Amino acid sequence: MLSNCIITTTLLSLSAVASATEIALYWGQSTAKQDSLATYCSKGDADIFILSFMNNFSSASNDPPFEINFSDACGIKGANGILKCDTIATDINTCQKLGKKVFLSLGGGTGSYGFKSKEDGEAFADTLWNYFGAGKGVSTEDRPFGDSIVDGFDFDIEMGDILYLCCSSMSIP
Ligand SMILES: *[C@@H]1O[C@H](CO)[C@@H](O)[C@H](O)[C@H]1NC(C)=O
Ligand SMILES: CC(=O)N[C@H]1CO[C@H](CO)[C@@H](O)[C@@H]1O
Repeated sequence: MLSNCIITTTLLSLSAVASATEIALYWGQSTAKQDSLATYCSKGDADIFILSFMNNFSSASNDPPFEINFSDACGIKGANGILKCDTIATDINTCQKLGKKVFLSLGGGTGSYGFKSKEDGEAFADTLWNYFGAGKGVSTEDRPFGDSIVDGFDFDIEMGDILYLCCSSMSIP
């Protein structure tokens, strides 16, 4: 359990979980037709798969509170206006059964993201936890990956100076 931490870089989030011998791969932004997440997990070349990206977020009070994009791997939105990625959801479970970890990456090279205040970041951490982690605050129907729970979050902050993302309720294994 992390408490009151402010994560500012990709390196910090990854180093908390990855040992020197683990290989992490970003998946989800190929502009060509992508093989499924489960295909890569089954190949055994990597230990951690980082779903990329949640590339638009600024406040938990936006409706919807964020946008995600996995290129051609997920294209159908749910009633809440957020992508509903059933295949990725199934594949997350498949990967986890194979002993792989699956993270969701926030940021990327395109989009619009960042917080105006520490409070915004704290509120958004709860949103993340409810939509992608073990939080119970959002219905399965509204969660992009349904019942599947990601193992952690990655921060690929390529734009802006600082990301306030406080993780009072996040647990990164
Ligand atoms: C999603 O990402 C793909 C690949 O980067 C890009 O071509 C596409 O325009 C993006 N879609 C939206 C709605 O931003
Ligand atoms: C959901 C969300 O945060 N949407 C934002 C995406 O970025 C534009 C600015 O480029 C905002 O206007 C949206 O609110």
